[in-house]
Amino acid sequence: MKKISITLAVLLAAVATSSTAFAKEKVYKIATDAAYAPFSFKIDGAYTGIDVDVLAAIAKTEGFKYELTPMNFNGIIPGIVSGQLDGAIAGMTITKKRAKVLDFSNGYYESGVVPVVKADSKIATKADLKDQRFAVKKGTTSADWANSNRKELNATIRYFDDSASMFQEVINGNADVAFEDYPVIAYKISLDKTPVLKLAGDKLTSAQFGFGVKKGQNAELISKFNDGLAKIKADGTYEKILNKYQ
Ligand code: ASN
Repeated sequence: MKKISITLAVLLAAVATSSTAFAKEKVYKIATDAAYAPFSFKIDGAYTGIDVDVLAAIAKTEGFKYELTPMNFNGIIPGIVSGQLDGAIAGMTITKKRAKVLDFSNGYYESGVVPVVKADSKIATKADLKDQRFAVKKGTTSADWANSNRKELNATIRYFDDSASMFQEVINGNADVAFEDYPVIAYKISLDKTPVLKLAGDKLTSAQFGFGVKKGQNAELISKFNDGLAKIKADGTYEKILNKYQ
């Protein structure tokens, strides 16, 4: 009997150890843009949006845990590279430059950069962007576009931490043109009763948003994301999410 109870005690200890290990299941720290409607934004103290919902749905299907970390976009890629973040779903465009330091999932949303001007502005085409004052958000592909075309267009550039401050600069008349991803500005304009901003011409670029992790470090999370994305597309969840934010 004594022997049996000792064996039982050893067994119970083993079970306890393994369940402790189970309780310490990896919780991925995943960043999102703190203010980027309709992809991630705060309503009544809670984060919502396409990125927030897509991540939640994929994590549920694939059975992984995460902690959402909303922040300014500019800190996200450095945060992943330094290992403080495990990944990001942040309306983040897949680019060759970023792919040098990040691994991306399959694209989950079609986007591209567009010029944005005040509703009463005469700027209407790419040619009109000459000699103008640009406002851009730090660390974005919009900032990259403005930077690479600055000389040719004889433009000046001012940098902002978030999209709202960038748009405000145009609304206040301190900048002539802001650059933003098409779905973000289209959503903003669609919500305004009397739009204060408008698009000035077509998309200047065309690209996909992707989920990103540190290059070579997190293949497992990328494949879970891709698997989950395929499943939520197949079962209609993805479309339901998009319809919530039309
Ligand atoms: N769309 C931006 C980019 O990919 C990111 C953002 O503003 N959230 O650069």
